[in-house]
Amino acid sequence: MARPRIALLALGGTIASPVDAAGTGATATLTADDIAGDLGMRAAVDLETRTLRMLASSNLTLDDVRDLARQIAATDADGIVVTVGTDALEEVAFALDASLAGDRPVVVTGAMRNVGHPGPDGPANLLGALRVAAHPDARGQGVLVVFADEVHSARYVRKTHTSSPATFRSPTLGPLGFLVEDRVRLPFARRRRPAAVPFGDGPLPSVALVRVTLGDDPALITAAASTGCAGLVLETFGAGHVAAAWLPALREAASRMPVVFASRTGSGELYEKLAAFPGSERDLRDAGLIPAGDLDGAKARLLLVLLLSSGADERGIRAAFADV
Ligand code: DAS
Repeated sequence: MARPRIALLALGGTIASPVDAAGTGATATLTADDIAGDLGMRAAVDLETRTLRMLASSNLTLDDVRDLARQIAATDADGIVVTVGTDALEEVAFALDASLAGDRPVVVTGAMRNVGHPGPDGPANLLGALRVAAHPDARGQGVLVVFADEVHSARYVRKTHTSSPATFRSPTLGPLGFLVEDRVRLPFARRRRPAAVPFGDGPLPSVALVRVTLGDDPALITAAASTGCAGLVLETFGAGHVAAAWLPALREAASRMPVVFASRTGSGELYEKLAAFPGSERDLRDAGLIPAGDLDGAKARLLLVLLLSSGADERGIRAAFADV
């Protein structure tokens, strides 16, 4: 039987950053081929390696992610594994999930412990990611994140800890599956994916993300909306709540650009109608804001970037957020 052809695309991050003898000073220097090393799985797949960037993920741009999405779309491999820094991994994975069509497995992974530290997790994570990318059950599941022997949907996963190797969690849902020995188990299939919103051509729009905190000044919203951004995302309290004092500034911003609201809690879906106090979800809707369903602020921002870059009008933006 032919070995599955897997493309390994590397962008840098801890998985590509060995530490020196003192255990400090890590920076990305390893290529995709170095990272794959002599992993046992190499013999089971036909592996093509490409080093696209060698950056800490905080230095990646959305142009880099667009380029990655295009490289994935252009390869004819049976499955794709992306290695990237964990800091922005959830955003890279979500942007791919939201923008790529098709059933081919795309699996994103990285590492929390550098090569040179005791117990580096990169090799095990990469081995797991290759196994998942080569597995038939991974087809049609959208972009997956494999980390610490768990398989998560990019749609829900978040980095939840600064240093733990088990940092990736899906608080709303839990993992879709897991790895044990050399077996991939995906008992929970993703039943539906919204239509892909591919990156458009040309400069990508700027979308600001503002998180509300207790006692904030509404001038923050006016300032954010005046940065030249094409859209705004607001991370609200709870199920979609702000101080009533923010409403005039939000109303004004929403009259000029799409303003989306998400919850800052990091899991669960916004309310639609339960609360009626000033600054509740009803007031935000009445002020023209667009609810992000169960997307968190960072994910909602990426979806808004994709929609604006693909030329969606207000109706299209509202329809897309109603279908997340
Ligand atoms: N925190 C590092 C990582 O875990 C750096 C990065 O995100 O690139 O990969």
